[in-house]
Amino acid sequence: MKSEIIRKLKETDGYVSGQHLCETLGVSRTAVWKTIGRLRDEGYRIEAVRNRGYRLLETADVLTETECRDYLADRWLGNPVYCFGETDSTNIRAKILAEKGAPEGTLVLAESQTAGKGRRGRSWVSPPGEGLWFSLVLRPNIRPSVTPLLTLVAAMAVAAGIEDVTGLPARIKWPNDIVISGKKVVGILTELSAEAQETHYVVVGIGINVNMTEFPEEIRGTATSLYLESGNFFNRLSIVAAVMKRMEPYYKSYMSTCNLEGLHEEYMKRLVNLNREVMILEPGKERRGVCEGIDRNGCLLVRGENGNVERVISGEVSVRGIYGYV
Ligand code: BT5
Repeated sequence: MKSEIIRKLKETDGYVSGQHLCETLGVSRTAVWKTIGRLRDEGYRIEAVRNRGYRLLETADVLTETECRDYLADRWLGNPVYCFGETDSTNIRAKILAEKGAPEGTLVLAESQTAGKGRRGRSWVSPPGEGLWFSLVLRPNIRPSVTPLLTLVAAMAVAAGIEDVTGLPARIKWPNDIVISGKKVVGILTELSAEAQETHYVVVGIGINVNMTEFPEEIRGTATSLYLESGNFFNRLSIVAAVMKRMEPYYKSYMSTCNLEGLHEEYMKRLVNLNREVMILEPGKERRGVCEGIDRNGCLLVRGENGNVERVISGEVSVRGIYGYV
């Protein structure tokens, strides 16, 4: 009933009478009133005026399934959609749904995460209301060995989607970060369920710092948000919709070749590491060199001090600039 009431309120310019809602939905006045209360709790500002009815003052920046369906109506990625208030990690939720047979394109969002995950056991700061923490279930019919490339494909979609909505110059820090002005605004965590040569599903988890005004001490030096970079607050679902719209053709291109052949040029334009000195951080094996781009298999090409070009495989590797984060 919540979604029907919110739809009616959105469709109507002025007031919708309580009587009209009762009659069209076949419920009591008390039921309508209680539902209006629940919608207000979710963040919708709804005015109630005696003898006139209800009026929607402002659509809230809320992550509800009803709102998502409006924003993602034309998409096959992002359908079906599941929204959680607080959850442990959207990647965990997406994996549970995938194990139960959730189809390709399933999207899981949360207002906040209590156990947001980064790579290698690191954690991801995911406070309520200000960011986007979501995971996409994909079922690509490809060898497990090429699935890490999906992190790179998703990074392209997120960077392009952010730029479409905000106009901010979003660059990719290989393999899984998006940076603006040298600071991290997005992190991506791709997880895989596979056996031998068969991929069961892939979960691509994406964290975007949208409207944060500040960060905890430990990441203040390296993290930023779209708000901090632009001075504007953004509607979070517009960004989700823009990312899904960009992801669809990129994913299709990747699936047709199982590599980045069709996306290589565009990727290189976004690669922040290009022509910079980088440190490759791999446990027990740190080295430095100059980044010369990526190859079509998504490996980072790094010319070492001995003049040889090394192909660095994504996955567990981290890359830093030699003087700082980028
Ligand atoms: C990542 O790992 O960057 C992957 C982050 C993926 C998060 C999404 S949110 C939705 C989905 N559900 C999940 O549980 N996870 C995914 P990594 O490259 O390991 O970077 C982690 C490091 O980034 C941390 O150790 C911090 O230093 C830093 N960090 C943590 N939270 C941050 C934030 N909100 N913004 C910027 N940096 C952050």
